[in-house]
Amino acid sequence: MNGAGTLQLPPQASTVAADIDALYYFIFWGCAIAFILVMGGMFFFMAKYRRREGVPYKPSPSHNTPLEVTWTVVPFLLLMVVFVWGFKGYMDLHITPANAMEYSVRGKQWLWQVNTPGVSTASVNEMVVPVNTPIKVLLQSDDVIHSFFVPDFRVKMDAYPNQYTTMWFEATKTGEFDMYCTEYCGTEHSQMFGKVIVKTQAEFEEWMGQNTGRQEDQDPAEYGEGLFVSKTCATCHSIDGSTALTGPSFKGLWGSQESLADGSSVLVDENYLRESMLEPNAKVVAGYEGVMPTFTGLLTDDDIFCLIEYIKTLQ
Ligand code: HEC
Ligand SMILES: [Cu+2]
Repeated sequence: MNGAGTLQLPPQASTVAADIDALYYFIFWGCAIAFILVMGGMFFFMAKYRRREGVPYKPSPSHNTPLEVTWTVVPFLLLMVVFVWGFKGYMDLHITPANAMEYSVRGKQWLWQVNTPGVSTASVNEMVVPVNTPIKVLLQSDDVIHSFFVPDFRVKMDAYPNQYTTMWFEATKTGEFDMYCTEYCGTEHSQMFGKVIVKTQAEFEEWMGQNTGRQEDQDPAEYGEGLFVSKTCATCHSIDGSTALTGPSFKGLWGSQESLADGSSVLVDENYLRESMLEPNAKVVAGYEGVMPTFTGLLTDDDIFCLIEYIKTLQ
C-alpha cells in the first residue's frame, strides 16, 4: 500500500492511518456484501414464492435450528473481528509513546495556537514537526469546545476549556497537511484551520534555528506584513477599507480618532495599537463586538512593533 488517497479517504500520512483504513474498508465491504445478500435474497424469494392463481399457500415453518444458529454465529464472529481489531487500533491511538515530543495546542475563537517545544513564541494555525518522530499534543481551549483534526493522519481529539486532553501521531511523510477545527464553535468556525508542516529531521533543526523572529536587516513594516497574515489578523481585519470582516479595517487607522463603544474616543498611536493586540477588550471599537482573542504570548515585542509599523503604512 503506497498510502495515496482513494475515492473515500484522503492520503495516509501517519503510522496509524493504514490500519484504520483497513478496518474501515473491512466494515465497508462487509456491509456492502451483507446488503447485496439480504436485498438480493429478498427480491429472489419475492419472485420465486409470489402468490399464484390456484396455488394454495403453505403455512411457514415456525423454526429452523441450523439456519438460526448460522445467522447468529456468523455475524457474532464478524463483529468480534471488528471489536478486537478496533480495540487494538483504539489502544494504538491512545497510548502515547514515552519518547514523544510534547507540543501544546490551544484552541480559541477562532484560531489554533501551537507551542513547539524549545520555541518561545507560539505560532498560529501552523504546526511544524519532524517526520518519523512521535508527537504528543496536549490540547486545551480558552473558550468553547473545539476539536483538533488532521485527516491525513487519521487523528482527532476535542479541546475543552478547564481540562486537558491529549493525542499523538507520528507523521510518515514530509509535506503540508490540513488541520481543522471540527467542532462548530461560532461564526468563524469555518476559518479555523491551518497546516501541519512535516519536515525532515535536518530541515526541522534548521527551522528551529531560524525561528528567532526578524533578521537584523529586515524592514519592520515588511516583516509586519507577513505577520499580519501568519498570525491570522487577516481573517478579521481588511487593509482596503472594506468592513465585511469581523473586525475594523486597518486602512486609514493610524493617526485617526477612534470612537469607542463606551462613547469616548482615543487617538490611534503606538500604545493604543499595542494595547489592542495584548488586551483587546480594554478599549472596544464602537460598532464592533469584543471578540478579538488576546495575542499575549503569541507576539514578541518585536512582532508588535513590526505590526504597528505595517499598520502605519496603510493610509
Ligand atoms: C477573531 C477576529 C480577530 C482577529 C484574528 C484579530 N482581530 Fe483585531 N479586532 C477584532 C475585533 C472584532 C476588533 C474590534 C473590537 C475591539 O476593539 O476589541 C478588533 C480590533 C483591533 C484593533 C483596534 C482597531 C481600531 O479600529 O481601533 C487593532 C489594532 C487590532 N484589532 C489588531 C489586530 C492584530 C494586529 C491582529 C493579529 C495579530 C488582530 N487584530 C487579530 C477581531 C480580530
Ligand atoms: Cu473551533
